[in-house]
Amino acid sequence: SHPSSSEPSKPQRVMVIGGDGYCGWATALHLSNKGYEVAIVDNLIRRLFDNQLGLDSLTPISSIHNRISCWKSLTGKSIELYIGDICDFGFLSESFKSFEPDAVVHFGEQRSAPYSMIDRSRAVFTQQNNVIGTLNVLFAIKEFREECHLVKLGTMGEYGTPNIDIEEGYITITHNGRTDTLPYPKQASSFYHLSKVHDSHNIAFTCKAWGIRATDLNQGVVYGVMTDETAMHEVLCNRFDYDGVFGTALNRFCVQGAVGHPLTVYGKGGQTRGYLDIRDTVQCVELAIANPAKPGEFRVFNQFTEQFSVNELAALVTKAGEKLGLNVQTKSVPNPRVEAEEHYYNAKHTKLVELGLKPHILSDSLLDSLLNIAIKYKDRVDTKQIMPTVSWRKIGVKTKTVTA
Ligand code: NAD
Ligand code: USQ
Repeated sequence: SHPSSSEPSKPQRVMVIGGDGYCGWATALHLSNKGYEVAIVDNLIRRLFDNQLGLDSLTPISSIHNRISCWKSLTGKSIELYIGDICDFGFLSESFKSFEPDAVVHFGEQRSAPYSMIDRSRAVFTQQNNVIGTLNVLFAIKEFREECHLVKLGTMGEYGTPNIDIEEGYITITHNGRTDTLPYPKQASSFYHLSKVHDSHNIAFTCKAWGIRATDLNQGVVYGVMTDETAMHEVLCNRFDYDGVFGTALNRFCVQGAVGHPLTVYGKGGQTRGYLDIRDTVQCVELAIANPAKPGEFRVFNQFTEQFSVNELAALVTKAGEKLGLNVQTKSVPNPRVEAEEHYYNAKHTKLVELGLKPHILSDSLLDSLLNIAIKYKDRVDTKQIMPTVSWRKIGVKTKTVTA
Protein backbone atom coordinates (compact mmCIF):
# COMPACT_ATOMS: atom_id res chain seq x y z
CA SER A 1 0.00 0.00 0.00
CA HIS A 2 2.97 2.34 -0.48
CA PRO A 3 2.26 5.34 -2.75
CA SER A 4 4.26 5.27 -5.97
CA SER A 5 5.49 8.89 -5.70
CA SER A 6 9.06 9.56 -4.57
CA GLU A 7 7.69 11.02 -1.31
CA PRO A 8 8.28 8.41 1.36
CA SER A 9 5.00 7.33 2.98
CA LYS A 10 4.37 8.61 6.50
CA PRO A 11 5.16 6.03 9.14
CA GLN A 12 1.87 4.73 10.56
CA ARG A 13 2.50 1.48 12.36
CA VAL A 14 4.75 1.69 15.41
CA MET A 15 5.95 -1.25 17.48
CA VAL A 16 6.83 -0.18 21.03
CA ILE A 17 9.18 -2.72 22.59
CA GLY A 18 9.17 -2.34 26.38
CA GLY A 19 5.73 -0.71 26.17
CA ASP A 20 4.72 -1.83 29.67
CA GLY A 21 7.57 0.16 31.26
CA TYR A 22 7.88 3.74 32.49
CA CYS A 23 8.92 5.46 29.25
CA GLY A 24 7.33 2.87 26.96
CA TRP A 25 3.81 2.97 28.41
CA ALA A 26 3.64 6.77 28.26
CA THR A 27 4.97 6.68 24.69
CA ALA A 28 2.61 3.94 23.49
CA LEU A 29 -0.42 5.92 24.68
CA HIS A 30 0.90 9.18 23.26
CA LEU A 31 1.48 7.65 19.82
CA SER A 32 -1.91 5.92 19.88
CA ASN A 33 -3.53 9.24 20.79
CA LYS A 34 -1.71 10.91 17.86
CA GLY A 35 -3.24 8.44 15.42
CA TYR A 36 -0.44 5.89 15.00
CA GLU A 37 -1.33 2.18 14.97
CA VAL A 38 0.54 0.89 18.02
CA ALA A 39 1.63 -2.56 19.14
CA ILE A 40 3.26 -3.18 22.50
CA VAL A 41 5.89 -5.91 22.76
CA ASP A 42 6.97 -6.75 26.31
CA ASN A 43 7.81 -9.85 28.35
CA LEU A 44 6.82 -8.11 31.62
CA ILE A 45 10.22 -8.96 33.11
CA ARG A 46 10.40 -5.60 34.84
CA ARG A 47 7.40 -6.57 36.99
CA LEU A 48 9.29 -9.80 37.83
CA PHE A 49 12.45 -7.90 38.91
CA ASP A 50 10.29 -5.84 41.27
CA ASN A 51 8.76 -9.00 42.74
CA GLN A 52 12.13 -10.66 43.13
CA LEU A 53 13.74 -7.66 44.82
CA GLY A 54 10.66 -6.84 46.93
CA LEU A 55 10.12 -3.44 45.29
CA ASP A 56 7.02 -1.67 44.09
CA SER A 57 6.06 1.44 42.19
CA LEU A 58 4.98 4.39 44.37
CA THR A 59 1.84 4.59 42.25
CA PRO A 60 -0.36 1.50 41.94
CA ILE A 61 -0.13 0.13 38.39
CA SER A 62 -2.66 -2.05 36.61
CA SER A 63 -1.85 -5.11 34.52
CA ILE A 64 -0.95 -4.42 30.89
CA HIS A 65 -4.19 -6.13 29.82
CA ASN A 66 -6.34 -3.86 31.98
CA ARG A 67 -4.35 -0.81 30.87
CA ILE A 68 -5.00 -1.58 27.20
CA SER A 69 -8.69 -2.33 27.63
CA CYS A 70 -9.17 0.85 29.68
CA TRP A 71 -7.51 2.85 26.88
CA LYS A 72 -9.82 1.21 24.34
CA SER A 73 -12.96 1.97 26.37
CA LEU A 74 -11.90 5.60 26.94
CA THR A 75 -10.74 6.45 23.42
CA GLY A 76 -11.98 3.69 21.11
CA LYS A 77 -8.35 3.11 20.09
CA SER A 78 -6.86 -0.39 20.03
CA ILE A 79 -3.31 -1.23 21.00
CA GLU A 80 -2.05 -4.65 19.94
CA LEU A 81 -0.19 -6.70 22.52
CA TYR A 82 2.58 -9.27 21.99
CA ILE A 83 3.83 -10.78 25.23
CA GLY A 84 7.26 -12.33 24.82
CA ASP A 85 11.01 -11.95 25.03
CA ILE A 86 12.76 -10.23 22.12
CA CYS A 87 15.81 -12.40 22.83
CA ASP A 88 13.61 -15.22 21.45
CA PHE A 89 14.00 -14.62 17.71
CA GLY A 90 11.08 -16.91 16.83
CA PHE A 91 8.73 -14.79 18.94
CA LEU A 92 10.14 -11.52 17.60
CA SER A 93 9.88 -12.73 13.97
CA GLU A 94 6.22 -13.67 14.41
CA SER A 95 5.48 -10.28 15.98
CA PHE A 96 7.18 -8.50 13.06
CA LYS A 97 5.41 -10.56 10.40
CA SER A 98 2.06 -10.12 12.09
CA PHE A 99 2.27 -6.39 12.87
CA GLU A 100 4.46 -5.12 9.97
CA PRO A 101 5.86 -2.02 11.70
CA ASP A 102 7.02 1.12 9.86
CA ALA A 103 8.96 2.10 12.98
CA VAL A 104 10.15 0.19 16.03
CA VAL A 105 10.77 2.12 19.24
CA HIS A 106 13.01 -0.03 21.40
CA PHE A 107 12.71 0.63 25.15
CA GLY A 108 12.85 -3.07 26.08
CA GLU A 109 16.03 -3.43 28.08
CA GLN A 110 17.19 -3.92 31.67
CA ARG A 111 17.75 -0.26 32.40
CA SER A 112 19.08 0.06 35.93
CA ALA A 113 22.79 0.68 36.52
CA PRO A 114 22.58 -0.56 40.14
CA TYR A 115 20.72 -3.73 39.04
CA SER A 116 23.56 -4.51 36.63
CA MET A 117 26.06 -4.09 39.47
CA ILE A 118 24.35 -6.40 42.03
CA ASP A 119 26.39 -9.48 41.12
CA ARG A 120 27.91 -11.39 38.21
CA SER A 121 24.65 -13.02 37.18
CA ARG A 122 22.81 -9.68 36.92
CA ALA A 123 25.74 -8.12 35.04
CA VAL A 124 25.70 -10.99 32.54
CA PHE A 125 21.90 -10.93 32.30
CA THR A 126 21.89 -7.19 31.58
CA GLN A 127 24.40 -7.38 28.76
CA GLN A 128 22.89 -10.56 27.30
CA ASN A 129 19.31 -9.24 27.44
CA ASN A 130 20.17 -5.83 26.05
CA VAL A 131 22.79 -6.68 23.43
CA ILE A 132 21.12 -9.83 22.07
CA GLY A 133 17.66 -8.23 22.17
CA THR A 134 18.86 -5.30 20.06
CA LEU A 135 20.75 -7.60 17.68
CA ASN A 136 17.55 -9.60 17.17
CA VAL A 137 15.62 -6.39 16.40
CA LEU A 138 18.27 -5.50 13.79
CA PHE A 139 18.01 -8.96 12.20
CA ALA A 140 14.19 -8.81 12.24
CA ILE A 141 14.28 -5.46 10.40
CA LYS A 142 16.74 -6.82 7.82
CA GLU A 143 14.78 -10.02 7.32
CA PHE A 144 11.15 -8.82 7.37
CA ARG A 145 10.88 -4.99 7.19
CA GLU A 146 13.88 -3.43 5.46
CA GLU A 147 12.30 0.04 5.36
CA CYS A 148 11.40 0.02 9.06
CA HIS A 149 13.06 2.81 11.08
CA LEU A 150 14.67 1.76 14.35
CA VAL A 151 14.32 4.32 17.15
CA LYS A 152 16.54 2.98 19.90
CA LEU A 153 16.78 4.26 23.45
CA GLY A 154 20.41 4.86 24.29
CA THR A 155 21.72 6.90 27.18
CA MET A 156 23.74 10.05 27.84
CA GLY A 157 25.79 7.80 30.13
CA GLU A 158 27.45 6.29 27.04
CA TYR A 159 29.67 9.40 26.90
CA GLY A 160 30.60 9.49 30.60
CA THR A 161 31.94 12.80 31.88
CA PRO A 162 34.83 13.89 29.61
CA ASN A 163 36.61 17.16 30.28
CA ILE A 164 35.48 18.56 26.90
CA ASP A 165 32.06 19.40 25.43
CA ILE A 166 29.90 16.39 24.52
CA GLU A 167 28.65 16.42 20.92
CA GLU A 168 25.65 14.57 19.48
CA GLY A 169 27.10 11.21 18.57
CA TYR A 170 30.08 12.33 16.47
CA ILE A 171 33.14 14.55 16.90
CA THR A 172 35.40 16.01 14.24
CA ILE A 173 39.05 15.44 15.14
CA THR A 174 42.25 16.63 13.48
CA HIS A 175 45.11 14.27 14.20
CA ASN A 176 48.62 14.53 12.73
CA GLY A 177 47.31 16.92 10.11
CA ARG A 178 44.36 14.77 8.96
CA THR A 179 40.71 15.35 9.83
CA ASP A 180 37.81 12.94 10.25
CA THR A 181 34.38 12.86 11.87
CA LEU A 182 34.33 9.92 14.25
CA PRO A 183 31.99 8.38 16.80
CA TYR A 184 32.25 10.40 20.03
CA PRO A 185 34.41 8.49 22.59
CA LYS A 186 32.43 6.30 24.98
CA GLN A 187 33.26 6.02 28.68
CA ALA A 188 30.34 4.26 30.33
CA SER A 189 30.48 3.53 34.04
CA SER A 190 28.27 0.52 34.78
CA PHE A 191 27.65 -2.81 33.05
CA TYR A 192 24.21 -1.41 32.16
CA HIS A 193 25.57 1.78 30.58
CA LEU A 194 28.17 -0.34 28.75
CA SER A 195 25.40 -2.49 27.26
CA LYS A 196 24.12 0.66 25.54
CA VAL A 197 27.59 1.35 24.10
CA HIS A 198 27.70 -2.18 22.68
CA ASP A 199 24.20 -1.66 21.21
CA SER A 200 25.27 1.60 19.56
CA HIS A 201 28.21 -0.11 17.89
CA ASN A 202 26.03 -2.96 16.57
CA ILE A 203 23.46 -0.52 15.23
CA ALA A 204 26.08 1.71 13.58
CA PHE A 205 27.62 -1.32 11.88
CA THR A 206 24.30 -2.63 10.51
CA CYS A 207 23.37 0.80 9.17
CA LYS A 208 26.59 0.70 7.15
CA ALA A 209 26.52 -2.97 6.21
CA TRP A 210 22.80 -3.49 5.51
CA GLY A 211 21.44 0.03 5.02
CA ILE A 212 19.33 -0.07 8.20
CA ARG A 213 17.85 3.34 9.13
CA ALA A 214 18.32 4.09 12.83
CA THR A 215 18.11 6.82 15.43
CA ASP A 216 19.93 6.38 18.73
CA LEU A 217 18.25 8.55 21.37
CA ASN A 218 20.87 9.18 24.02
CA GLN A 219 18.39 10.02 26.72
CA GLY A 220 19.24 11.73 29.99
CA VAL A 221 17.59 10.94 33.35
CA VAL A 222 13.78 11.09 33.12
CA TYR A 223 11.59 12.63 35.83
CA GLY A 224 7.87 13.07 36.38
CA VAL A 225 5.02 10.61 36.09
CA MET A 226 2.02 12.22 34.41
CA THR A 227 1.51 12.65 30.70
CA ASP A 228 -1.74 13.85 29.08
CA GLU A 229 -2.75 10.27 28.32
CA THR A 230 -1.72 8.44 31.52
CA ALA A 231 -3.56 11.12 33.54
CA MET A 232 -6.87 10.26 31.87
CA HIS A 233 -7.76 7.37 34.20
CA GLU A 234 -6.21 5.74 37.28
CA VAL A 235 -5.95 2.40 35.44
CA LEU A 236 -3.64 4.17 32.94
CA CYS A 237 -1.38 5.48 35.73
CA ASN A 238 2.33 5.12 35.03
CA ARG A 239 4.89 3.53 37.34
CA PHE A 240 6.99 5.72 39.69
CA ASP A 241 10.18 4.09 40.95
CA TYR A 242 11.75 5.51 44.10
CA ASP A 243 13.81 2.58 45.42
CA GLY A 244 17.62 2.43 45.44
CA VAL A 245 17.78 0.10 42.42
CA PHE A 246 15.30 1.47 39.86
CA GLY A 247 14.49 4.92 41.26
CA THR A 248 16.24 7.82 39.51
CA ALA A 249 17.59 10.97 41.14
CA LEU A 250 14.85 13.62 41.00
CA ASN A 251 11.93 11.19 41.37
CA ARG A 252 13.66 9.68 44.40
CA PHE A 253 14.28 13.07 45.99
CA CYS A 254 10.60 14.02 45.68
CA VAL A 255 9.50 10.84 47.46
CA GLN A 256 12.20 11.25 50.10
CA GLY A 257 11.10 14.85 50.70
CA ALA A 258 7.46 13.78 51.01
CA VAL A 259 8.09 11.05 53.60
CA GLY A 260 10.63 12.98 55.68
CA HIS A 261 13.63 10.88 54.62
CA PRO A 262 16.84 12.90 54.16
CA LEU A 263 17.67 13.42 50.47
CA THR A 264 20.32 10.88 49.46
CA VAL A 265 23.05 12.86 47.75
CA TYR A 266 25.82 10.39 46.84
CA GLY A 267 29.31 11.64 47.68
CA LYS A 268 30.07 15.30 46.92
CA GLY A 269 26.93 15.74 44.80
CA GLY A 270 28.66 17.50 41.92
CA GLN A 271 27.61 14.67 39.52
CA THR A 272 25.99 16.52 36.63
CA ARG A 273 23.65 14.85 34.12
CA GLY A 274 21.12 15.83 31.48
CA TYR A 275 17.48 15.57 32.65
CA LEU A 276 14.08 15.68 30.96
CA ASP A 277 10.39 15.54 31.82
CA ILE A 278 8.60 12.35 30.75
CA ARG A 279 6.26 14.59 28.72
CA ASP A 280 9.34 15.43 26.63
CA THR A 281 10.36 11.76 26.29
CA VAL A 282 7.08 11.06 24.46
CA GLN A 283 7.45 14.23 22.37
CA CYS A 284 11.03 13.41 21.35
CA VAL A 285 10.18 9.85 20.32
CA GLU A 286 7.27 11.10 18.25
CA LEU A 287 9.54 13.65 16.53
CA ALA A 288 12.10 10.95 15.74
CA ILE A 289 9.41 8.72 14.22
CA ALA A 290 7.78 11.50 12.21
CA ASN A 291 11.19 12.48 10.75
CA PRO A 292 12.84 9.12 10.01
CA ALA A 293 16.54 8.54 9.43
CA LYS A 294 17.49 7.81 5.82
CA PRO A 295 18.38 4.26 4.75
CA GLY A 296 21.91 3.56 5.97
CA GLU A 297 21.92 6.56 8.27
CA PHE A 298 22.90 6.14 11.94
CA ARG A 299 21.53 9.26 13.57
CA VAL A 300 22.31 10.18 17.18
CA PHE A 301 20.27 12.67 19.21
CA ASN A 302 21.07 13.75 22.76
CA GLN A 303 17.66 13.60 24.39
CA PHE A 304 17.52 15.88 27.43
CA THR A 305 16.45 19.44 28.08
CA GLU A 306 18.53 20.75 31.02
CA GLN A 307 21.62 19.81 33.03
CA PHE A 308 21.66 19.66 36.83
CA SER A 309 24.08 18.48 39.48
CA VAL A 310 22.70 16.24 42.23
CA ASN A 311 23.26 19.10 44.71
CA GLU A 312 21.21 21.46 42.52
CA LEU A 313 18.34 18.95 42.41
CA ALA A 314 18.46 18.55 46.19
CA ALA A 315 18.31 22.34 46.61
CA LEU A 316 15.31 22.60 44.26
CA VAL A 317 13.40 19.87 46.09
CA THR A 318 14.24 21.41 49.47
CA LYS A 319 12.85 24.77 48.36
CA ALA A 320 9.72 23.26 46.79
CA GLY A 321 9.16 21.16 49.94
CA GLU A 322 9.40 24.20 52.19
CA LYS A 323 6.57 25.83 50.28
CA LEU A 324 4.41 22.81 51.08
CA GLY A 325 5.39 22.96 54.76
CA LEU A 326 7.79 20.01 54.57
CA ASN A 327 11.08 20.13 56.44
CA VAL A 328 13.46 18.64 53.86
CA GLN A 329 16.94 17.64 55.01
CA THR A 330 19.85 16.43 52.91
CA LYS A 331 22.35 13.81 53.92
CA SER A 332 25.56 12.97 52.14
CA VAL A 333 25.62 9.21 51.58
CA PRO A 334 28.99 7.53 50.88
CA ASN A 335 28.90 7.08 47.11
CA PRO A 336 28.05 3.46 46.26
CA ARG A 337 29.17 4.11 42.67
CA VAL A 338 32.51 4.77 41.04
CA GLU A 339 32.03 8.09 39.24
CA ALA A 340 33.44 11.63 39.14
CA GLU A 341 31.81 13.77 41.85
CA GLU A 342 33.14 17.11 40.60
CA HIS A 343 33.60 17.50 36.88
CA TYR A 344 33.11 19.61 33.76
CA TYR A 345 29.85 18.89 31.90
CA ASN A 346 28.54 20.59 28.78
CA ALA A 347 26.52 18.39 26.42
CA LYS A 348 24.97 19.54 23.14
CA HIS A 349 21.26 18.90 22.69
CA THR A 350 20.07 20.88 19.69
CA LYS A 351 18.98 18.26 17.13
CA LEU A 352 15.58 17.48 18.69
CA VAL A 353 14.93 21.19 19.22
CA GLU A 354 15.65 21.70 15.51
CA LEU A 355 12.98 19.07 14.76
CA GLY A 356 10.48 21.04 16.85
CA LEU A 357 10.85 19.90 20.48
CA LYS A 358 9.16 22.38 22.85
CA PRO A 359 10.79 21.53 26.21
CA HIS A 360 8.93 21.37 29.52
CA ILE A 361 11.57 23.10 31.63
CA LEU A 362 11.72 21.91 35.26
CA SER A 363 9.34 24.27 37.05
CA ASP A 364 8.08 24.96 40.57
CA SER A 365 4.67 23.69 39.54
CA LEU A 366 6.08 20.35 38.32
CA LEU A 367 8.07 19.89 41.56
CA ASP A 368 4.96 20.83 43.48
CA SER A 369 2.82 18.27 41.67
CA LEU A 370 5.46 15.52 42.00
CA LEU A 371 5.74 16.18 45.74
CA ASN A 372 1.95 16.11 46.02
CA ILE A 373 1.75 12.76 44.21
CA ALA A 374 4.37 11.43 46.60
CA ILE A 375 2.37 12.77 49.57
CA LYS A 376 -0.80 11.19 48.20
CA TYR A 377 0.84 7.73 48.07
CA LYS A 378 3.00 8.23 51.20
CA ASP A 379 1.55 5.11 52.85
CA ARG A 380 2.79 2.95 49.98
CA VAL A 381 6.41 4.01 50.52
CA ASP A 382 8.67 1.30 51.95
CA THR A 383 11.40 3.41 53.55
CA LYS A 384 13.69 0.33 53.74
CA GLN A 385 13.98 0.51 49.95
CA ILE A 386 15.33 4.06 49.89
CA MET A 387 19.00 3.74 50.84
CA PRO A 388 21.31 2.37 48.12
CA THR A 389 22.41 -1.24 48.73
CA VAL A 390 24.42 -1.99 45.59
CA SER A 391 28.12 -1.17 45.60
CA TRP A 392 30.17 -0.82 42.42
CA ARG A 393 33.30 -1.86 44.29
CA LYS A 394 31.85 -4.77 46.24
CA ILE A 395 30.19 -6.55 43.31
CA GLY A 396 30.91 -10.27 43.61
CA VAL A 397 30.65 -13.43 41.59
CA LYS A 398 28.16 -15.05 43.96
CA THR A 399 24.49 -14.55 43.26
CA LYS A 400 23.22 -12.12 45.84
CA THR A 401 19.88 -13.00 47.34
CA VAL A 402 17.97 -9.99 48.48
CA THR A 403 16.46 -10.04 51.93
CA ALA A 404 13.71 -7.84 53.27
P1 NAD B 1 11.40 0.10 32.51
O1 NAD B 1 12.16 -0.94 33.24
O2 NAD B 1 10.30 0.81 33.21
O3 NAD B 1 10.80 -0.54 31.15
C1 NAD B 1 11.49 -1.43 30.34
C2 NAD B 1 10.48 -2.43 29.77
O4 NAD B 1 11.15 -3.33 28.87
C3 NAD B 1 9.84 -3.29 30.85
O5 NAD B 1 8.44 -3.26 30.75
C4 NAD B 1 10.42 -4.67 30.61
O6 NAD B 1 9.52 -5.71 30.98
C5 NAD B 1 10.71 -4.65 29.11
N1 NAD B 1 11.78 -5.57 28.69
C6 NAD B 1 13.04 -5.68 29.19
N2 NAD B 1 13.71 -6.67 28.56
C7 NAD B 1 12.87 -7.19 27.63
C8 NAD B 1 12.98 -8.25 26.68
N3 NAD B 1 14.11 -8.97 26.56
N4 NAD B 1 11.92 -8.52 25.89
C9 NAD B 1 10.77 -7.81 26.00
N5 NAD B 1 10.61 -6.79 26.88
C10 NAD B 1 11.65 -6.49 27.70
O7 NAD B 1 12.47 1.15 31.93
P2 NAD B 1 12.24 2.67 31.43
O8 NAD B 1 12.62 3.56 32.52
O9 NAD B 1 10.93 2.81 30.78
O10 NAD B 1 13.37 2.75 30.31
C11 NAD B 1 13.06 2.43 28.96
C12 NAD B 1 14.29 2.63 28.08
O11 NAD B 1 14.71 3.98 28.15
C13 NAD B 1 15.48 1.78 28.51
O12 NAD B 1 16.14 1.30 27.35
C14 NAD B 1 16.35 2.74 29.26
O13 NAD B 1 17.69 2.38 29.18
C15 NAD B 1 16.08 4.05 28.54
N6 NAD B 1 16.29 5.22 29.42
C16 NAD B 1 15.56 5.39 30.58
C17 NAD B 1 15.79 6.50 31.38
C18 NAD B 1 15.04 6.75 32.68
O14 NAD B 1 15.39 7.71 33.39
N7 NAD B 1 14.03 5.97 33.03
C19 NAD B 1 16.76 7.44 31.00
C20 NAD B 1 17.48 7.24 29.81
C21 NAD B 1 17.23 6.12 29.04
N1 USQ C 1 22.31 9.85 42.62
C1 USQ C 1 22.39 10.38 43.89
N2 USQ C 1 21.46 10.02 44.79
C2 USQ C 1 20.43 9.16 44.51
C3 USQ C 1 20.35 8.63 43.20
C4 USQ C 1 21.31 8.99 42.29
O1 USQ C 1 23.29 11.17 44.19
O2 USQ C 1 19.63 8.87 45.40
C5 USQ C 1 23.30 10.24 41.60
C6 USQ C 1 24.05 9.07 40.97
O3 USQ C 1 25.20 8.75 41.72
C7 USQ C 1 24.36 9.60 39.59
C8 USQ C 1 23.19 10.52 39.28
O4 USQ C 1 22.58 10.83 40.54
O5 USQ C 1 25.51 10.37 39.60
C9 USQ C 1 22.14 9.90 38.38
O6 USQ C 1 21.74 8.65 38.92
P1 USQ C 1 20.33 8.00 38.53
O7 USQ C 1 20.17 6.77 39.35
O8 USQ C 1 19.28 9.02 38.59
O9 USQ C 1 20.54 7.67 36.98
P2 USQ C 1 21.44 6.60 36.25
O10 USQ C 1 21.96 5.53 37.12
O11 USQ C 1 22.43 7.32 35.40
O12 USQ C 1 20.38 5.87 35.31
C10 USQ C 1 19.18 6.50 34.83
C11 USQ C 1 18.31 5.41 34.22
C12 USQ C 1 19.04 4.80 33.03
C13 USQ C 1 19.44 5.90 32.06
C14 USQ C 1 20.24 7.00 32.74
C15 USQ C 1 20.45 8.22 31.86
O13 USQ C 1 18.02 4.40 35.19
O14 USQ C 1 18.20 3.85 32.39
O15 USQ C 1 20.20 5.36 31.03
O16 USQ C 1 19.48 7.49 33.87
S1 USQ C 1 22.05 8.95 32.08
O17 USQ C 1 22.24 9.21 33.49
O18 USQ C 1 22.06 10.15 31.30
O19 USQ C 1 23.02 7.97 31.60
